[in-house]
Amino acid sequence: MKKRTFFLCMLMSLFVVGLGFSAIRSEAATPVEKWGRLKVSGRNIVSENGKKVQLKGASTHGIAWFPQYVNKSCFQSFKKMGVNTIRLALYSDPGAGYSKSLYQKVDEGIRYATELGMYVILDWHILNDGNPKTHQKEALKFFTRYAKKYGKQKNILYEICNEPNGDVTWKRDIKPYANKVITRIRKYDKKNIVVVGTPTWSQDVDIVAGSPLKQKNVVYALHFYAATHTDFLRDKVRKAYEAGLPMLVSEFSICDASGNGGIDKKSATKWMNLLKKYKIGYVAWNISNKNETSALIKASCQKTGSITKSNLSKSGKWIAKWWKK
Ligand code: IDC
Repeated sequence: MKKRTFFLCMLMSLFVVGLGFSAIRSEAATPVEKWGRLKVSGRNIVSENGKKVQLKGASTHGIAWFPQYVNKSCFQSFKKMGVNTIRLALYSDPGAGYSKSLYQKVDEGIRYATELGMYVILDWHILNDGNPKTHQKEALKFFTRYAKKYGKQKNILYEICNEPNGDVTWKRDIKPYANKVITRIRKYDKKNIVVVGTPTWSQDVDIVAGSPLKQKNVVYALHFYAATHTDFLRDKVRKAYEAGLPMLVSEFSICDASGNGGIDKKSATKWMNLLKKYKIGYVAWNISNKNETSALIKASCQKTGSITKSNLSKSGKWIAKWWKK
């Protein structure tokens, strides 16, 4: 072989090997390696480099009730199914299981998600407490602790009030609460995304669109349960989107709003197509095997790790198809 041909061959084989390596690397890249620190640009969540990102997530049930699913193997199972975001739901009302002792579980959950290169939403899960002001003091303490401890990480999102409801308005209650909590978070974490709940169990995004917050890197929560929330709620989303509001479906399921009852695949398909069109991310409720339709794991499955598609419930299987798309 001539010297020149030899060198050419060497060069080509190096190139091929290089291609092989980069293919392996890009396949192994975790969501956080791919997208880095997320931010909000216009009405979209985008990657560090400005590429539109549609988050696909799974939420824990209340970690007071189902702490056993906060483990690395469980999160990894969902990652394999296409999930890039874990939401850790900490109910904020003592009547619904709130206790400071659960912070340890939240810390654990953050560690597992971080080790797996997944995003993690810290969900201050107000529900029966209705007005976010009810436990505002505790909320400020909670978010101070977490922004201080994890604010430098790229994979953290803060959801500051799951579902305001009852005698609560955007301007009088939620907006001032959000201003306070976000100002506190920004003392320690200048950049990571904050998810803000909206009136009527995080449905009134159209109202919020008329008077959004001034802070950067904020998205607004839109929650739906497909069998209850149909065209009327999709219309609110369209309105808010057209008005330029950035949204995240930080909680949804395809059954009714009780978290139980029948599945409405027709409405659910309409929802998923709308979210795909707008590149709005979505997080499915809930990682447990509770005997209710919204539980993603079959009631008969006792496993808390190494969960496969065959262990999923009917709603879990249906949603998993979308995670993979
Ligand atoms: C439901 C759970 C259910 C639990 C109930 C009360 O699925 O097992 O008994 O809460 O805590 C929401 C809430 C979410 C609800 C879910 C279904 O954010 O906490 O979970 N839902 O009702 N908003 C609309 C529906």
